[in-house]
Amino acid sequence: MIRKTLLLFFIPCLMVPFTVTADEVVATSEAHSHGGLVAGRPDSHAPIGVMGDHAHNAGEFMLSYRYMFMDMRENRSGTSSQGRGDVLNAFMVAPLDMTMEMHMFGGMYAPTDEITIMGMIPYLRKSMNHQTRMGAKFHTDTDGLGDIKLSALLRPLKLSGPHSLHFNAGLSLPTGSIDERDDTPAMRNARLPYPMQLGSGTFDLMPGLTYQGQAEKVSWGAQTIETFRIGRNNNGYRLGDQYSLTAWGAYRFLSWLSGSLRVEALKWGNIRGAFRSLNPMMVPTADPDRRAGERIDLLFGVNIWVPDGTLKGNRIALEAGFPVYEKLDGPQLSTSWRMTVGWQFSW
Ligand SMILES: [Cu+2]
Repeated sequence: MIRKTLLLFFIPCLMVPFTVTADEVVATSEAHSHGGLVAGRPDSHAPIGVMGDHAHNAGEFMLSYRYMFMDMRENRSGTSSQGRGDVLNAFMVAPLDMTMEMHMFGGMYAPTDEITIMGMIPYLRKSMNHQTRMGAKFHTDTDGLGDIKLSALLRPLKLSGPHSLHFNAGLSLPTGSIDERDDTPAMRNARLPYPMQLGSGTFDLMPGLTYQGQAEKVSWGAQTIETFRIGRNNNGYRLGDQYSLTAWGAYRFLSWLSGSLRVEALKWGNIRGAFRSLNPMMVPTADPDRRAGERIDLLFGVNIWVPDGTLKGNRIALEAGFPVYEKLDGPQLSTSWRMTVGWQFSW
C-alpha cells in the first residue's frame, strides 16, 4: 500500500523535468562553494538519508535533526517469504512485525577547508509484535540513547571542476544500551533479543568515501561506508560488520527545490559469539546465526533549500523507499519501507 503511494507520488515528479521550463534564478552571488561544488542549491546536499555526504568550508557550522522510520513485517528466509506457521514449526515464538524510529541530532564544524568534524546523537524507539506457538500475542518495546557517532570528513585534494571527493573517518561509541528488557509470556522483565537492543556494545570503525558532482540542472553522487566492529561487547558478542554502497541522481526543478532517486546496496554479517542469557531455540531473533542479510533499496527524495528571507539557509528534506531485493539468513523480519525527514541549517 505504502509502496504504491510512494510510486504514485513520485512518478509525476520525475515527469516534471520534461514539462517545466527554466523559470529560476540561480543564486550564484550568494553561493559559497563546497569543494568545487555550488553550495547554494537544494541538491548540493545528498538525499537526506545519506550521512556525511558533504564537507564544509573553513569556519562553517551546521546543525541538523533527522527523524527516521523503518517498518518491518513478514518473515523471510533467503529470498522467499515464510508464514508464521513455518516459523512456529521451528521456534516457540515468531516475530510478526517491528518498527524502528530514530531521532538524530547532528552538528558539523569545519576548522579548515580540508577537515570537517561531525557528531551525531541518536535517540531510538523499537517496538516488536510476536505470536507464541500457543497462539498468544505479545509486544515488546525499548527506547533510549543509541550509539553516538563521531566523524572527520577529510578532503585532502580539491578536484578541478564541479566535483568533490572526501574520505569519511567515523567512530561509533558504545553509548546505546545492550541490556534492554521487557515482559514476555515466558518471563517478566526478560532479556530482549539482539535486534531490540539500542547499541552494538562495541567501538565500531566506520571508514568511507564520498563523491559528488554537479551540472546546471542535475547533480549526482556516490558513497560507500563500512562498519567494522572491534572486539566483543560486555555481553560476549559482536554484531556483524556492515557494508554499504549507494548512488544517487538529483534534478533541480526550481532554485529552491530538487528531487532525487537513489539506490542503496547493504550487506551485513551474522553475530560472532553469543549472549548466554538468550535461548536461540526460543525465537529466531535470539539466534546469532540468523542475523545476516543483504538488501537493495530504491529511494525517492525531495530537498528544499531556502535561498533568501528570514529563513535563508534552512533546508528541509524527505526521502522514502523500499527494498527491491532482499536476502536474509532467516527467518528474519523483512523490511517493508523506510523514510527519513530532516532539517539542516548552516552558517
Ligand atoms: Cu553540513
